[in-house]
Amino acid sequence: MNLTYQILKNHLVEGELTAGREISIRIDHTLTQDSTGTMAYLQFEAMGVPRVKTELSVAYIDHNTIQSGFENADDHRYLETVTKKHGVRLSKPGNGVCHQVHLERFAIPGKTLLGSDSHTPTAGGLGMLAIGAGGLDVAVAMTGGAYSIPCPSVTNIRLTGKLSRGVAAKDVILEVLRIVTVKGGVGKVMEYTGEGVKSLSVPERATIANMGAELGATTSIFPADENARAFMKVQGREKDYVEMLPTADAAYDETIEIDLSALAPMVALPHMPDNVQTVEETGAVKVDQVCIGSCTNSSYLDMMRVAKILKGRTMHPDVSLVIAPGSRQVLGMLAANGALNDMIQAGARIAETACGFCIGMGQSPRTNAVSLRTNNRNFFGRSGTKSAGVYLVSCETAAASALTGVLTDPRTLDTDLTVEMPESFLYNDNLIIPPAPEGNDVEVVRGPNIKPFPQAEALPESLKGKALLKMEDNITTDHIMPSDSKLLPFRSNIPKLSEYCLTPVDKTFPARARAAGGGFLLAGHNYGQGSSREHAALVPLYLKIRGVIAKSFARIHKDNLINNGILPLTFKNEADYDRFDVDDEIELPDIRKKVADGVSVIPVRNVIKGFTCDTVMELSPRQQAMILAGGLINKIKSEQ
Ligand code: MIC
Ligand code: SF4
Repeated sequence: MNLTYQILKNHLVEGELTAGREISIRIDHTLTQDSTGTMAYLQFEAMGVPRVKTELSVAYIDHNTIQSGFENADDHRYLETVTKKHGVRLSKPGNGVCHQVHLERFAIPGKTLLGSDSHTPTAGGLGMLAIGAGGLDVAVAMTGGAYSIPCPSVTNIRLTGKLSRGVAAKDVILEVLRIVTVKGGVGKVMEYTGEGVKSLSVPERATIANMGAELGATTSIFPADENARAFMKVQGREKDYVEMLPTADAAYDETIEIDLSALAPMVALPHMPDNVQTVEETGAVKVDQVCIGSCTNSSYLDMMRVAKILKGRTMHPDVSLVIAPGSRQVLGMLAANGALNDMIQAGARIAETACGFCIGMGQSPRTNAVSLRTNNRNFFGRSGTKSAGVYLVSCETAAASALTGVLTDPRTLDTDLTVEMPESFLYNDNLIIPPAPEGNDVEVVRGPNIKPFPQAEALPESLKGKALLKMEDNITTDHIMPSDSKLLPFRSNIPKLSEYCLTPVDKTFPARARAAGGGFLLAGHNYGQGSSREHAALVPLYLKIRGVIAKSFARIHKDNLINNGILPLTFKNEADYDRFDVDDEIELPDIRKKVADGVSVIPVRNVIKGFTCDTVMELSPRQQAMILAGGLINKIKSEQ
């Protein structure tokens, strides 16, 4: 059996392990971060369960760390008190990016982790089955409820050879993205095997697993072997190590072979993570900004390689260089061994150990800038500067380019890039606040920025409304609900966020949606790729969007729509997409009866143009009940 199915089997609550069929699994750990967490805990509170029932639940504060008004600080206080009350540990701001800290301090091979962040699969670097989901699914997991997904198929990514000097784990995942594309991983788990795996340390594996999110995959996973044991040992957690390997005769649905020795430094060009070519092919593009950090590339090993490249040198005068170590542990180690000073002397601006630039929390580049970044997403506008182009690269390529001022192949440097794993890491968990004992009387503090979240209504007999927007392929959640330093503070205020819904596609959308009293959205392939943010469903719900008709959907967003009672319909015949225009009147006759009867082919009537075409809405019985009730919370309430 492959490793993925071993873990699924050990956690199976319902269903059978056949790819495509819905299964429900038990969740051992949950993780939230602050930008999705406020909503997740409001939903958890609405479920009325006094204490979390998982083995471990951690709330991280790492996204909304710029406090330029009371909003973020108020949300932090809410998170601190609500977690204390209900049995969740809280990682305070400054302790680090959720995925980096979870990998260092909590991840356990063979266990399951559900996180309200799409990069939760980072813990797959340590043999954990770690899945990103909407906040509501994570809230349910905290109440002890199982998590349901279509049983994934498993792709074996077989690694041979060894990375050569100057070629990094980031280049491996960029190569996988080049092959698989941003929608090629939907419904799959990427399981890494082969001799080449042995040469990769846990932080390098975590980089690869992290950015598997950009493939649309359910998750990515590496075996837990001697390297995993070594990593857990330096973290003082060897006692939690469990060997987790696929059996010798493990079966896979498909295999992709990658020879690590043959790889070169890669770059993802604006504005998609799969727009990949080699640094050499791209040429010496002039660079304005270099940002190093994020949950993809901010480990001790990454930072030490950067420090080695920068040591005794000065960055190019035209470049703005910012470095954000991924955790307080990493920052502390760099401070203790002098590497931090090497960065500072080279001219780097040291940023807080947080998501920072990756989510547009500061460091927006200048107009028309070329920004080289080591994070995982280069979606249009995400840097905060619409005219800028973000290029995704490894830490080595980023640091080399900061010195020369142009995109530079790090293999051209004569620096020794070997970094040894230290004997022990400087870990200190004093910023992880334990919950109060059960039965406590902690008062949950809610600031004025915390507004009630919208609730869907039960599905009516028939639905009718206007097509309000027609969109192309690969629309991201950053398009649907943009997030930057101005909007992130309102993650617990849906009415305010609704003023910005889909504005990167069409500025007039929120006003038109309001004037029309809601309606439908039309989209191409892979609608809703990217973030797990449930806000990308809650905000359309607030604007009374009843359904999205697309060529295909990204996994987490589709679940978020269903959880909030919005219908995700796919064109049965893709060509029908061309027959619809904005302002067409759309009707779904007898939709309630169809969903109740489990009919998956749903006729959609275009009233204006006078035709009907078929769409498909494949729902499990659990999802049918949710759509009928008007979302997951209504379903839970109706069962109580
Ligand atoms: C992201 O990288 O887009 C985020 C911000 O971490 C999101 C979560 C969010 O939108 O709050 C994610 O990846 O899920
Ligand atoms: Fe934070 Fe960026 Fe990672 Fe999202 S991708 S968790 S914003 S560092």
